[in-house]
Amino acid sequence: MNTLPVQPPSGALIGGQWHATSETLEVLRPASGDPIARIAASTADDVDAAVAAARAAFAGELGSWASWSARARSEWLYRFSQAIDADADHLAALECADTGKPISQARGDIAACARYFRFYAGAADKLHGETIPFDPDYAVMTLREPYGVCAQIIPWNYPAQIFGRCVAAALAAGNTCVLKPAEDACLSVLRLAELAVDTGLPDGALNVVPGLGRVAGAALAEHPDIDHLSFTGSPDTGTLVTQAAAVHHVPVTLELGGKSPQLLFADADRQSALDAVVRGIIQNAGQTCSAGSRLLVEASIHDEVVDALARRFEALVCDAGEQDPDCGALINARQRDKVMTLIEAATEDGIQIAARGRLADDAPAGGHFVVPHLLTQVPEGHSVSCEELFGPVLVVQPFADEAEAVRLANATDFGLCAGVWTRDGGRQLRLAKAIRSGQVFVNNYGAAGGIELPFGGVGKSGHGREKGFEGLKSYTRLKTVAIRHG
Ligand code: TXE
Repeated sequence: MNTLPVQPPSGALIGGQWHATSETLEVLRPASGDPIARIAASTADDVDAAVAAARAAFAGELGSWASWSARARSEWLYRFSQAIDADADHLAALECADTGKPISQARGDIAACARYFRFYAGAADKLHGETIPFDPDYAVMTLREPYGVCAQIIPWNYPAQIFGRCVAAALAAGNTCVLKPAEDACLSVLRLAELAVDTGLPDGALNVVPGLGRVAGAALAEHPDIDHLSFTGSPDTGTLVTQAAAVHHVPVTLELGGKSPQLLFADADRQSALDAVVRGIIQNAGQTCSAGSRLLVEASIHDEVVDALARRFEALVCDAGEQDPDCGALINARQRDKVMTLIEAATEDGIQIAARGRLADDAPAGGHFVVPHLLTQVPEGHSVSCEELFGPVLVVQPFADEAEAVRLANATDFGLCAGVWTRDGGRQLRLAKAIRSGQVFVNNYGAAGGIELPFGGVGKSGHGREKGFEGLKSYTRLKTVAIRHG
């Protein structure tokens, strides 16, 4: 087994204690396929115990989270953000080994995780209801109340960031959490949970049940005593967990990925646009829900843009994340095979590979690498332009005019993010309104991660909003109080 910079706990965190589970799962390093750790395989009974602990912490029977003031919660969240910063080197090395992502991106993810806790520390005591002018004999107000026990099922592509996004907001609003991290990558999450306990989080406020999706994830989604469910992952699993939660009328927030377009017009600052287009697809080897995986380019500049992109793609290098390459390995063999199969099917349909990157000569054998691919001559409606590949594959399609650009941008079932590159102010606004998407970025892509910016999708990309102040609100429910005082 490879050595890690620090061994995260191998059990499930339930009521402030780490419990060994009867079975464990092997964790493989994506860059080489070598085993690097074992994690708990939580059962339905473990999930039951974790929900009971979260319920007790919320009800004030265990620990004291329920009785903490918003200011006290804020102070703990801030203290925890400092603990994350202090442990950033360990956490980033774990994230890099466990997910395969380049070490600089892993460091950025850990910094973002700490920022979530700082952002929600600042927001926790600024969340309030309103008064409503109704009738002179009444005083009417709204109260923002925590749901109670929040269940959170998260994926393997950004474990630390998504942990920050959902746990910080849920705790800030006064909820308690049961989190099911992904079996493919959760070492940073286990380390973060350990740090949370060390930083004085009351027992049961945060519970973590690592394990298989179909076992621990399914048990959590169908649990009768959860009050809210947030899920990030594939649309198919999103449907399953929504059906399970519906049995108990549990509200669900879903973030299900995308097929996000970048629209490049001839009048744009082309250098900035192309830099962002390449970054937007190779970040985390394309395994990013908001990856800009389609480039729609004005026909008059299509050939020049493809040439310029081809030069950039040919210079991209894949290697183990520890070498800080342009692109790391994909998470597992299944994901690599899925991406390669879709690329092969596309070429059989006449789609051109205009350029591809290369694997470093000394890249580890056994790694799940897919070099970046630039695909052109893609017919409208082809699966590579409609389905999420979740790999470093950019599809380029030309458009004749603004109307066609909008039509192509909206031609998938997804709607998570979009980028628009143009200097024309009127067009910027028209497109921002016309594109069916949860976020639209103009002359940038992603606003540098923008943890302050509400994030979520439409259609197959899911519903509900996380990040920013909206994300905090989504972990509360609104109560209306009307007092007739005569
Ligand atoms: O996702 P799953 P997978 C997309 C991406 C990828 C595809 C498949 O296109 O190729 O999904 O990835 C838990 N009940 N995204 O199979 O299964 C699982 O343990 C409850 C986009 O890894 O959705 C993990 O914790 N939970 C995405 C989480 O669900 C279940 C990020 C996500 O796994 C479960 C990841 C069940 N029956 C993949 N089955 C994004 N939006 O960023 C699994 N899980």
